[in-house]
Amino acid sequence: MAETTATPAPQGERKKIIFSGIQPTGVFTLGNYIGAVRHWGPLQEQYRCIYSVVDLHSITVRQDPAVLRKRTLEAYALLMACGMDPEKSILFIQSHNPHHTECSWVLNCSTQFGELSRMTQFKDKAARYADNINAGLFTYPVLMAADILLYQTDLVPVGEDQRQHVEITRDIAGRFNGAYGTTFTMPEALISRAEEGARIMSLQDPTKKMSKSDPNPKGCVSILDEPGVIIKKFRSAVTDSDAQVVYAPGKDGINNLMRIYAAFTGKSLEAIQEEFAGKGYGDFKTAVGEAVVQGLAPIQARYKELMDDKAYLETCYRQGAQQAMRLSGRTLEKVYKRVGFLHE
Ligand code: AQP
Repeated sequence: MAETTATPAPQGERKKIIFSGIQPTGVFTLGNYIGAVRHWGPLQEQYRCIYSVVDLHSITVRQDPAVLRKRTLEAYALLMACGMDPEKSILFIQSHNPHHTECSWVLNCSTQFGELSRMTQFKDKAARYADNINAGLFTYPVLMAADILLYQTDLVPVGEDQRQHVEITRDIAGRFNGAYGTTFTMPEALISRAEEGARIMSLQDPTKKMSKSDPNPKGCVSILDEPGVIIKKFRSAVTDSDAQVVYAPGKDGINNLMRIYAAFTGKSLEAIQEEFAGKGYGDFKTAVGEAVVQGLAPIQARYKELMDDKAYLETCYRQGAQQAMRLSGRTLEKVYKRVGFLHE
């Protein structure tokens, strides 16, 4: 991750705090993985990391309750399978910590209608779910601000699509701090460069971001897809007719595949260009599919083990909620005092 340099704290200083979350709206896609989750594990070595399955956010789009319950546990197990370690980090399920909704209410009163109506994700989702433009969809960024600010977060590792949400969090924190005195740490987004996969696109429409809820399953590779399915999806990925594996403007499909290949092999875009010079798109697409299959194999194996031990998962998420509440409780108490609520 490059844009905001993630410098570890010198010895003796408090470790910087990282917060990020993921919605249990389906199995993580390669977009979620490359743009966000794959960076979260290594950060645990240097920072105090707090990661959450943000189920409260997910109901801004209607969910089947039984499916949501199942997906929430799966998302929790997937985080662990992707390297999040409950011994090193706080891993919890958002609705298990009521401080998020409580803080969100207070922050709602420091957020302007106008700024929420300018949020791209709200406009996109309101267009996509026109029959359910609920108030939660509109105030989603305020809940996200509460998620981040409750932990006095320094850095928020996210994909490019979430940049605007971190910006509004900073605006809300600044306004609150200005009105009531410094209460919240000002967080910064930690977003990788475009070439590193900050925004992975659909394999069927490379001008659209890859999304868990994409109705076309061919456009989206889930990290639990079977090897044969992954290879097939890459073979049928939409590309241009130029037939040269070169990273260049206007070659959205190939650029996207090159970013995916780079993420899984650690090769630079130049090295990939050389490797496939004179070869056709067919060879390249197969190579990308194979690299992805190989990279995901250990995650898929670990996920199966974890899902076979539900009691362990339960112990972890219960402990995570307790740890999260201890930290967020301190901030919430301060917030309540600052705004003038009479102490119980
Ligand atoms: N296509 C993407 N490329 C790079 N990063 C991405 N992220 C999501 N899609 C891409 C990053 O994944 C993290 C978790 O995202 P989320 O589940 O909280 O919400 P989202 O961004 O709305 O993801 P989806 O997959 O598109 O979910 P649905 O379909 O439910 O809306 C975030 O850091 C995000 O930036």
